[in-house]
Order: sequence, then C-alpha cells, then structure tokens
Amino acid sequence: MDDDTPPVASKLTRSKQRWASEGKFLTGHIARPETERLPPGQHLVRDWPVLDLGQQPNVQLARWKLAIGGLVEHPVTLDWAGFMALPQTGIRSDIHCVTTWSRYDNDWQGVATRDLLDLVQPKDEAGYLMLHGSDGYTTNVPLADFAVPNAILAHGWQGKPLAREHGGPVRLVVPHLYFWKSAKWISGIDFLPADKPGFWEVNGYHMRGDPWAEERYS
Ligand SMILES: Nc1nc2c(c(=O)[nH]1)N[C@H]1C(S)=C(S)[C@@H](COP(=O)(O)O)O[C@H]1N2
Ligand SMILES: [Mo]
Repeated sequence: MDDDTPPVASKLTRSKQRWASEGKFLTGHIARPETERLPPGQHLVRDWPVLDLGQQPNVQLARWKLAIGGLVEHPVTLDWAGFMALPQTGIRSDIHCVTTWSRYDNDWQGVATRDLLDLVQPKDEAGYLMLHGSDGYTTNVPLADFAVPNAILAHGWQGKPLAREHGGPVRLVVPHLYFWKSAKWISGIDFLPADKPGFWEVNGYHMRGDPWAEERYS
C-alpha cells in the first residue's frame, strides 16, 4: 500500500494545495487592528464617488453575458440565469481608491470568485487574469488575488441591485487591492500564463495595486 499517493486530485485541488503551500492566499487573511484600517495616504468618505472612463453602459439583464476563457478546464459563457444559479454569497468589505478615498463597510451580494473558480477550474499554467468591462475597460490581477475568500462578483450593494453607475448589473470587487482592479460592468475574464497590463496599468498604474504597500504607480 502506497501511502503517499492520494486517490485522485483534481487540477484545482492541486492548484489550491500549491497555492496554500506557497502562502498565496495570505494577502486576504491579514487581520489588522482597527487603528490600521485606513491604508497610508487615504482619507475616509461617506458617500460613494463614481469613477470611470466617462461611459456607463446600459446592460439589460436579458442581454447580460460573462465570458470566461483562456487557461481553464471549462470555459463558459454565463447568462443572467446561469450566474444567479451559482452559490450566492454576502461579503462586507472596505473600498480603497487610488485617488485617496476609502469607504468602509460595503455589503456586497453576489458570487464569490472562489465559486466561479470551482466552476471553470483554472489550469496549472494560469497565473494571471485580464478582466474586461463592457465599456472597453481592462485591468489585470494575479489569480492568487482574484481567488481570496472575500473577492466577489457583485450584483447587489446594501441589499439593492448594484446601480448602473457603479458597474451594475455585475462588477468585480477585490477589496484588498485599489479599486481600479475591481472592473465594473464585467463582461469577460481571461486566464493567462503571464501578467499583462490593462488600461490604467498601461497608463502608469501599478501592476498589482496593494493599498497597504501604496502600490499606486509603477
Ligand atoms: N469597466 C470599468 N471598470 C472600472 C473603471 C472603469 O472606468 N470601467 N474604473 C475603475 C476605477 S479607476 C475605480 S476607482 C472604480 C470606481 O468604481 P465606482 O465608480 O463604483 O466608485 O472602478 C474601477 N472599475
Ligand atoms: Mo480609480
């Protein structure tokens, strides 16, 4: 009997094991004392500013689609019914925008990125994602940052449908990175072997964007 050989590990299981051994998920788990809740150089706001490229696409639910492809075992294009049939999660998180405003205690409703990853199963070679918005926006994130337990594809905010100006019907929220990584009107997710700059990254923003390290510009 060979004790070293587990039954059958799926590729995702193996990826998760590898990430765990590399400590890749630690970023989202760091508990900071309340006094350190505001990252360096940020100030607190109570309202919720709107920032985008000046175009706010009007995406009807009947036409909504999210295409997930690249280095995944199961590429899929979800429609609204398919998206809403995935496990639904509520997550509370803070927003930190690179333009120095932060907003606490946002209650998001939607699909945890982990549940999306379970569905599509990233291949071992996938290390980075390019996120696409239906306004033509793009932004890149490492897979390990996308996969943290509190990242979410949000269709709700404070119990109401996410407003169009904030990226509704669905936007990404990766709370431990600057908010420009959280693509509004998300329409596509591409799994890539290597990192590639998106819109703001081409224009001088940081490739990763950790607010605690003030990774604002490259
Ligand atoms: N599709 C899309 N997503 C986007 C942007 C954009 O222009 N288009 N702007 C980013 C930037 S720079 C920020 S700060 C946040 C702003 O989100 P908000 O308008 O909901 O505050 O969205 C990010 N996601
Ligand atoms: Mo931003």
